[in-house]
Amino acid sequence: MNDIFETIKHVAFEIDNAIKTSDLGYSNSENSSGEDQLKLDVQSDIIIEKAFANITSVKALVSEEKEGVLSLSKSGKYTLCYDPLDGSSLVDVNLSVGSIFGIYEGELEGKNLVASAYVVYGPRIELVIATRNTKPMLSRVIAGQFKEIGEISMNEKGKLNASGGTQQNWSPMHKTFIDNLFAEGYRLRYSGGMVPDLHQIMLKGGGLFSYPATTDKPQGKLRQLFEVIPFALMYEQAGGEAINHEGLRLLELIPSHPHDTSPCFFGSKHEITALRQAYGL
Ligand code: P6P
Repeated sequence: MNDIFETIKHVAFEIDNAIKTSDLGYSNSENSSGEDQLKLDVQSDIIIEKAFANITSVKALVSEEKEGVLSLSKSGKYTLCYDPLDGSSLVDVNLSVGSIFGIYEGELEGKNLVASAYVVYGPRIELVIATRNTKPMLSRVIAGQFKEIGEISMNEKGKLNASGGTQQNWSPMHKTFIDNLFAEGYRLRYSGGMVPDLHQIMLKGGGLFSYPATTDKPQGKLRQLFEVIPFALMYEQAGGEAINHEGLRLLELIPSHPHDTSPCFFGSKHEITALRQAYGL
């Protein structure tokens, strides 16, 4: 898989440059989730597609920005599912955004995720990679090259609370749970960008990120293959947990369609235990 990770590093520099130099306007198209696409979304997707075109270990690409599966190497072992520029609408207010990659071997479902990676485009470019046997490894661009900084571990209990979704559309049970965390002194840390928001909680010792089922999004908003399952591996390998509203590990999700979403909760063990109790799981 090193060829995949090295290609992601190459992609990171190209997308970072695109963020800094491209037109931030909307294209006249939508992605498979019916969301308007920025020109930057489309450009980032093309950068990734071109970069992986000749990587022989990759048999197919599945992008959040496109319907269907793009077949690549016949001898390839892995399918790469990715969100090329998650939170792209935050670029025009100069907030951090990210790319998310899930590396699957076999059918596209949680148990077949063998590794995941994400890139944070912020004041610095950072890359985190986790496999089934390793903790998340943080690397940072220093003097134009990625340098390994160290493994990421989460505390049993954290201090941060990233509560996603529109509050008026939360269930009363979820609202009570979130309000209780704040009453205990948790601090709100939510930018609307999944990558920096989850990255911050992992690096700042833990807490909870939640995007629940809501009345306007009963199956949640975040995509299983490109967002939820890859970050579930990150959190579990960092010593945390990642479950859905029924208490199922997100790494056991089986999407019926590549663009399926799921309610999702990522956090330190203490906060996920508290959530299970609040949800009666
Ligand atoms: P809301 C960005 O659009 C995104 O897909 C994720 O990056 C982020 O966590 C979520 O949506 C934010 O959604 O409904 O809280 O604005």
